[in-house]
This record gives sequence, C-alpha cells and structure tokens, in this order.
Amino acid sequence: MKKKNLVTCALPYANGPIHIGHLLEHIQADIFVRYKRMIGEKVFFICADDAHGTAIMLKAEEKKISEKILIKKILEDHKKDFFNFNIIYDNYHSTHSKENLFFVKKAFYLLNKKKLIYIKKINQFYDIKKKMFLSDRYIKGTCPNCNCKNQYGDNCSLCGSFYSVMDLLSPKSAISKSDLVLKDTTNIFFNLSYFEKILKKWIVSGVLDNAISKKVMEWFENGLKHWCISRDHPYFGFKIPGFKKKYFYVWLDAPIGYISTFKNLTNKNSKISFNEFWKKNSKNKLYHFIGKDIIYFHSIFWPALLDVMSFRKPTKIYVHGHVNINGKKISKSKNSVITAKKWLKNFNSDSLRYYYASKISKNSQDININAYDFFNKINSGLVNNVVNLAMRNASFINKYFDGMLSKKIYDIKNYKSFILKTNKIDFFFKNMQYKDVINEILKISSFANFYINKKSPWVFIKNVNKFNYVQNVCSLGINFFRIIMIYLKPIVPSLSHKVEFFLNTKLNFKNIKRPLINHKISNIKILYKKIFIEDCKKFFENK
Ligand code: NOT
Ligand code: ZN
Repeated sequence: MKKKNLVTCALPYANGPIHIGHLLEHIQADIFVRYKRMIGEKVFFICADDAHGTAIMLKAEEKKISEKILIKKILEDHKKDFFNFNIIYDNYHSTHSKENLFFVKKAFYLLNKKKLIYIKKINQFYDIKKKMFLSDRYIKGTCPNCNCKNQYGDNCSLCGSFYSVMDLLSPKSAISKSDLVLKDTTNIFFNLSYFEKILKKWIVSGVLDNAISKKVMEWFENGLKHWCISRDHPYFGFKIPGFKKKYFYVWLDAPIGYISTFKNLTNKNSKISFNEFWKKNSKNKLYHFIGKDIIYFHSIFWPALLDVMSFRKPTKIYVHGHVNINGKKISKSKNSVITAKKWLKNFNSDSLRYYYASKISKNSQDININAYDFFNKINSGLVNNVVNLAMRNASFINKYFDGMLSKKIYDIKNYKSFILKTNKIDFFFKNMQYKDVINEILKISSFANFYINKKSPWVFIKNVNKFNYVQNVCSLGINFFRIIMIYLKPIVPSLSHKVEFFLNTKLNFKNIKRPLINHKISNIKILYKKIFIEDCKKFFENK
C-alpha cells in the first residue's frame, strides 16, 4: 500500500510579506514533499496564514483598513509568493475560517468538559492611552539586572537575563510609549501539568531530534506553567463563547489551523478522508516543519491539545535554525529583510532552493548566507559542474548526430555506479541531509566531467573512423547528466522542467535504471544562466 503523508509548514503571520527567512522552511518542506512523491508516496502538503492576534490588529490600524481586508490581501500575496518559488500547496487556507472556528470551539468545549481549564483573576499591565492590556512583547523598560534601557518585557537583549515583567524598571507601552498601570482582569488557563506524563513519554519517542528533545525535557524541570489561552478586548481573533469581550489567544487557534486547513481540503475533495489522517491511531504520517523559536508550542501545547481533542499526534517535527545574512541576524529595523519578491527581481527561484539545500542538514543550527558563498554554489556547483556536463556533450550529439543518442551504453560499469548512488541519496533526502545530497551530486558530476575530459571527444570528432566513439562517449555523458538530474529534481523544479524538455523524457526514479539509448534529444538551449559576483555583492551588501 502507498504510504500516506500530511506535511505542514508553520503558518506565516498575516501581517507582512513572505521573506527568505520563511522560505528556508517552506523550501525545505517542499523538497521533502517532492522527493516523497517521486518515490511513489502519497503526500498532502498544507499551510495557512496565521490571521489573528495583536500584531495583525495593530497592522490593520496602521494601514487604516479593517483586519478582514488586511488578512484577505495578505493571503493572496503569500499564496503567490510561495507559488513563484515552486512551493505548491494542496491547500493554503487561513486560521480566520469557519472550519477553524468550528475546531476551536470544539477544543474549548472539550477542555471545559474534561475540566482542564479554569478561570483566574490576574493583575496585568494596561495601556491607558490605547485602552488595552499588553503582553510582555509590547512592554519595554529598563533591565532590572544591568540597567540597560529599552528592553522587552521578559528578557534583556544586552545581558541576556530573563525576568518577570513585574520586575522591569519604568515599564512603558511599546505601542503608545505611555506609562502603564496595573489592572485586574480574569483569564482562562489551561492546566498543562495534567499532561506532563504523556508529554514526557511522547517527546523522547523519536518525534524530535535528540538534541532538541533533551532541551524540551529541561522545560519540565520546574513543572509546566499553566497556559493563558484568553485575551481581552481589543483583540483580533475568535470570541470565547460565554464570555464578554474575551478572545482566544492566537496560539490556541494557530495550531488548530493545521486541522482546519486539512478539513477544508477534504471539503473541496470528498475522496480525501479526514479521519484517516486525524483519528487517534492513524497509520498515516504527520510531519511538521518549524523554526527553533516555536518548539515550545509544537512540543508542549500542540500535543496536549491534540490529546484533549482525541486526535493523533505528529510523527515527526523537523526543526530548522534561523537565516543570518553576512553573519548577522535578519532584522526589520535594520532593513535587512529580503522579501520573496525582492529575491525574484534579482535571481531565480531555483537559485535560492539550490543554495538553501546545499546548507540544510539534520541539526537546527542557524544558516549563514553571503554573496561569495552564493555565487560559488551557483556558478561553480550548479552551472559549471552540473549543467555544463549537459552542454558540452549535447553540443556534439546535436551537431553531428542529429540529436540521436548511441544504441548502447558505452561503459556499463560506470553507468551502474551512478545508479548505485540511489540508496545513499534516498537516505540523505529522508534524513533531511540535503547538504549531503548536493555534495554527493557534485562528486559524481565532477567524476563525469573528468571522465569526459579523459575521453576527449573534441579531439576525435575530426576523425571519421572515430564517429561512433564520440557518439558513445557523449551519450554516456548525457546519461550521467540524466541520473544527476533525477537526484536533483526535488530541489530545482524549474531547471528540471527544462531538462525534461531537452532530454525528451520525464525525470523519475522508477525508470532510473533504464538508460536513454537510441533516443532523440532536443536542441540544447541555455539551461541555466551564470550569475555575476557584482550582482551578488550588491544584493547582499549592507544587510
Ligand atoms: N505564526 C506563527 C509564527 O511563529 C506560527 C504558527 C504555527 C501554527 O510565525 N502553530 N502551531 N503550533
Ligand atoms: Zn540586562
């Protein structure tokens, strides 16, 4: 039976454009999905916009439009950006949807019924000017530890200490800059400690990489803090039934967005079964791709919520690091954000996909990008090593043999050695070691180029008696190239598409063993244009 998978990326907030930080994750997941499909597995790939919360409310206010109009515009924009990078979702939905409201209400009903939530009076900072309660990230003040000014409500970026917002000195609203008062309010809390045992067992079951599960286990040391799932008016989100002016916290309805986006897909296509994927003991796989900053939500809140709702838990959570440019964090205030659109104005989508793939490994360390590295990876790797292998051989086949490849494989032993790499490549793709996929490809491509150099078809083409030899050698070169492109296909879809047209065949694993013999290829056109270092330098500088 075909293996069935559901793959998700974290839901981007609907308050700004897609940038290359998002794209690392979506490209990583898209490659995983494309690979699985190529080897014959069934995959549903879904995502949605995370459309609720204070940040979105403030953004709409800034733009002087309603939240609903803002999230609608941004949704269309996000969808287009992903599509333009060949990240193709089976469904891209929104958390501001009727399906999501349905499941959020269901979760709340069950939390109530199972007595897992309670109401508590708390004292919280209130911005009188804006007439709203503020969460820690909207409060700034002086660090109680090092006296550094302008620090966030819960941690200091200078000395790195964590503290309670109540200890912050001269706290001010980061929104209105005004002083704050403490005010009473009631909030709803989710009793997470109930799940400690279940979660601890689940966390070490292989769903997370070892290093990460170790870190998550540390969070249990002082017991899990109960989680506040409500927010006061004004807020953009779903209203809590039975409460006046209270909303569900965005982080409650965001993960439920995974469920509701899939539900929405099944509404559009009745052949897909919702239960088959979400029922408690589903055999189908569920993979989440996330950044390291949201591990807590996915390894604690999310499985606890799934437990409450009697749904299955994720099979695996792949965690990636952040993207740094020239060794520095990407920062909005320093204007170093590179949007998806800006990338495409300067380079093509495959170049970022290939570049990221060459850096993605199992661990969740940050990824650093810069002009020289990018330039080298594209020009020496993809263009001079891989694509050039096709160009140099095809030029002979097109010019002297009317595009016909030889009737047999000239060197079976070496041809087979290329195919034998399939197992290694498979292991690397499945273990998120795309970096190793690329390294392996570059190794065999270098070998192929070296091989052609040694056989020097350009020397023999002048000799009529050696015509066959030249056809044989160049046809083998093309066949080497074909195998390499099968391995590369999940990473560079646009280039692969052109190559399929040029080779006159679909690139897939099913018939990788069957070489192209006595087969006509098309006239070769430029498959991939070189990039220039000046352009790369200009693009990445001052970031
Ligand atoms: N919008 C969030 C972010 O950090 C991600 C939400 C992912 C969905 O960009 N949730 N869960 N769990
Ligand atoms: Zn400090």
